[in-house]
Amino acid sequence: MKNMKLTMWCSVAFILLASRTTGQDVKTNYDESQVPTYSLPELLITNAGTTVVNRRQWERKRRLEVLDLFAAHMFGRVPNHVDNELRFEVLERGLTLQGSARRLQVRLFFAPGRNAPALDLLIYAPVGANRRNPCPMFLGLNFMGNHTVTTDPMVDVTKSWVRNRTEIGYQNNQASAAARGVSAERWPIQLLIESGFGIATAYYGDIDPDFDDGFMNGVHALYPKGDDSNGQHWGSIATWSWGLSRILDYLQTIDAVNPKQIGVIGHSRLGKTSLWAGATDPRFAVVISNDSGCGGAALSRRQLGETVQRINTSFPHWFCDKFQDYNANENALPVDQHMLIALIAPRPVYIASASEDLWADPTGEFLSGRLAQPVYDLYGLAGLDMEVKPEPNESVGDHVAYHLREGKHNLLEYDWRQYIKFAQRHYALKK
Ligand code: GTR
Repeated sequence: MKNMKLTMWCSVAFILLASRTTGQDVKTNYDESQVPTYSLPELLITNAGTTVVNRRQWERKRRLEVLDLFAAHMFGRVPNHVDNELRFEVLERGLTLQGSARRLQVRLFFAPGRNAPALDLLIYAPVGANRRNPCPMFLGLNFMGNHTVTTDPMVDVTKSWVRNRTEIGYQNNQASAAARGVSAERWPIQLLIESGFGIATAYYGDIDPDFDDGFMNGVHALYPKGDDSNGQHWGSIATWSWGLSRILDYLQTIDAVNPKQIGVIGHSRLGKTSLWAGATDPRFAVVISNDSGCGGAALSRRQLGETVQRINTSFPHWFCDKFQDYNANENALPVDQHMLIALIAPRPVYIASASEDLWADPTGEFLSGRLAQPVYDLYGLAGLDMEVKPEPNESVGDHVAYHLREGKHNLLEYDWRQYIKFAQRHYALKK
């Protein structure tokens, strides 16, 4: 693999770290001047050393190689006997938000039988004056159950395993109705409906509960890890992403939804998930990564904030076992995260950071968007046409867009307003 020196970033004064990070006791680096010099793997040179010069070569050869490298070294592979044909059952439907939206709750079963593991999908779609028929839609997983995204009393309280949180009544790994609406700030349903968008969400724990359980529960339990997995068996992020694709299968069957205008969105670990979903499933028309950080939009080689070793220690189940080989060894990775963004081309991708979220490395998130440009260039599409990240609260870019929201690690209305505008622009919708 031939490496390209990142001379254009020299002005940012990268300094070679004398010693490589070796253990958990290594202090987290938040200092730009301590970012090691690094060379990124080549985006447009194939494994055999040929330079890719057009989109055909990218699509037929290099894109497939890069996808495979991410699956093999980072996210893991979906077992090839996975059943992608989910059955579904409508649980409930009704009018809500003063008659401006329709609510639909649907169960998607991962296996035959009424007691099979299943995912509960919650959908709101605009009706009446706000209605575009069919409507564009955002799809994103949520962290604590569908009932937490809204105070709507008709939404079912999840029965899946949840992390205990006494402050919202989650005990013995069971959710509670007391948590209705606790995440509503992250889900501005009214704003989306008024803007003519539908919104679909499901609890990520329905697909795979978020703890290191040795492949014992969720979809993982249906497809146990074989001895022949080579450390490449799918981790939780790959499984959540696969779940997003299965939800997309279902959404594409609903008449009220425009199958060509379904965007995928996620915050934090679910931002990593939306990027991998967008990379693996070209049916997602727009891809949004909110504060996704390490393993998401942030370049691993910068080692600023959360590192590969830290994430693999705290959350080993998110990635495949092979990813552990890169603990304190980022330069050996055959990919870096600009290549994940490039896999989404030519579709529009929006990367967002928050100014106080240094753990997620905002500069590294911006750079991966910027450095995906050679692939967007193959399509003649503009992306992030600037060398340094913009000031806070300024949305920049075209097919690759970026903002640094003032404030903490979160998904807030400011972020959504940018995503709505971004999707409206790319779908050429009137506001
Ligand atoms: C953190 C983790 C991040 C991010 C975040 C989240 O603890 O280190 O990579 O994913 O969790 O998902 O909330």
